[in-house]
Amino acid sequence: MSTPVKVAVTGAAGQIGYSLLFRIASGELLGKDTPVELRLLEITPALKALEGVVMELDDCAFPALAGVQIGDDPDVVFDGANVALLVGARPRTKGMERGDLLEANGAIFTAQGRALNDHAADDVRITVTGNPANTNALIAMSNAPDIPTERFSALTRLDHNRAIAQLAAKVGAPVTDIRRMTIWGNHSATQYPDLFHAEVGGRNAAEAVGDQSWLENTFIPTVAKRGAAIIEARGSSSAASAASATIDHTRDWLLGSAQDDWVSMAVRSDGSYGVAEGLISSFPVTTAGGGYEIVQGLEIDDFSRARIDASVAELAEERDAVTKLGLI
Ligand code: NAX
Repeated sequence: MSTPVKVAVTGAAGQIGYSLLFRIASGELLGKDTPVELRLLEITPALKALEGVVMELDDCAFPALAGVQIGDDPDVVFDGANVALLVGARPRTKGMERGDLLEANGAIFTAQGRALNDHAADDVRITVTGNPANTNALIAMSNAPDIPTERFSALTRLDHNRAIAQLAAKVGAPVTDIRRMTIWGNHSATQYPDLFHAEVGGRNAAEAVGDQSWLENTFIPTVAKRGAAIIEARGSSSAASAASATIDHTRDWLLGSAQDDWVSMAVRSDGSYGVAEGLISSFPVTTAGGGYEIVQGLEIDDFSRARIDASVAELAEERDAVTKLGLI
């Protein structure tokens, strides 16, 4: 067997962790023949629950699972990590202002950024799922000066997958017929799912839908507010689908996106499409060899421009807020 790939997961005792860990250990991230060692980070009070999850991982006897380590010290847990999935975050609680949320998460993501900087493997790739994901990724990246900025990303793949599912249902096509979906901007209600560059069976998706009112008044808000709809129905936030999207995102990043298609990833803007350089914003990207490239040359009409700009403006506000707090 080859040397195991060390996959660190934070918030490992949480809801998303409970789905994510088993899928990684069963080989869905890197393939059944690639051994993985899980490095699981939790806060001290959750370590006991995490021990129970590890017992269940043991009980699955996954052939590809070469080992599991748990702990509450990111310096130890991130040691030698090749992949870091930052899922754990401070949720917004009653009475908490947005600034308080950014500050609470700032403390987590500054410390984790530094720990990754000092202890992760040279080839580490980092995906932030914990909200506010884009800005948490910006904080971690800014506190890890020795890690190339293109190794940081935030998850908008769940939004991307939600957009594919909504479009497929509308046009009555299988999800496999849909290509080139794009989520632009922030993983928040301002995100912009773009049908103008997507395709259904090779045909432009906006044309295939042929209904601007559905696109504007149903599709965009349904995708953007899907998280809230799931909380309303399930009584807790999306977990299995978020874990699945975290797998899709990281697998495609490491192993490459499909020919003739692209995926949505929130990555550091290089100024493409007028998105201020340095923000972690969602773009259409192709991936290969563990790297990504932002798809270039898409025409952005006024409708799309206004929506991309609104979401990017929110990202800039969040960046300004965490700058003021001294987090970046
Ligand atoms: P849970 O509250 O079930 O689990 C979070 C876990 O993180 C808890 O076990 C907690 O102890 C742990 N944690 C908190 N601070 C930590 C720290 N400093 N180090 C390590 N662990 C820490 O939340 P869950 O439903 O699993 O969601 C996790 C995060 O994903 C949340 O921030 C949530 O908002 C976010 N989401 C992001 C999505 C995306 O598409 N980007 C979609 C799903 C989800 O809402």
